[in-house]
Amino acid sequence: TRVLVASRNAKKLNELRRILAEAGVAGIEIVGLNDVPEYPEAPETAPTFEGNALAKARDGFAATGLPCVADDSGLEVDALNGMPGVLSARWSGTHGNDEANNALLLAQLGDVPDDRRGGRFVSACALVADGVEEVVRGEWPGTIGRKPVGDNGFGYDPLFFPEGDDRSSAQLTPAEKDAASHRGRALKQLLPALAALAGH
Ligand code: ITT
Ligand code: NA
Repeated sequence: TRVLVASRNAKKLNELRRILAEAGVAGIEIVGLNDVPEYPEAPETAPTFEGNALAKARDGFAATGLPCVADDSGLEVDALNGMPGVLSARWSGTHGNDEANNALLLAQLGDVPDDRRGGRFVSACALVADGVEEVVRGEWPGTIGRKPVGDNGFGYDPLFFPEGDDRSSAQLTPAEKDAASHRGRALKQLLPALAALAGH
């Protein structure tokens, strides 16, 4: 069974593919948006990660007829009342400008002390197929640092220090990140539904 993973963010797509490949669901072949005819992007206007993930997955399934997985994710910072949240990708104004987003995060937090720099990455992952709609959530708690560190990952990884580790998530190996991350925790919950699809 071919399953479409509908992300236009190359680094996020790479993580989604990697996690699903590592999980090794028998009978599933992952395809990306490059492998299917182009279709218009779903507007991400829902106030929740779950709502946006579901919209993206419904859209991919409707456009291609393939079972579709989508992720909507972001960083919630407690001292900023949960911002940037669902706005994470476009917080600084330009969609996907990781450097500008990280600079804005540091500026917004200013000299807030270490014990009040907590937050979490959140990933909602949706699976939509014929007669199937499932949305799950994974969270990864941590603390926002004072300068970007590390070259792995993407987005806010250089400023995110996972709970229980003194490295930023951009300093983790891909396997270490996948084992702990919001995305890894979310996708794991979709594995039974994906396995059931492949069994049909
Ligand atoms: P698609 O909607 O096409 O999948 P996108 O990048 O627009 O791509 P989102 O709207 O879900 O996706 O935004 C996710 C943003 O949240 C991403 O651009 C990062 O800024 C942040 N983010 C999510 N997961 C992250 C992670 O694992 N590490 C660092 N930043 C992350
Ligand atoms: Na979004």
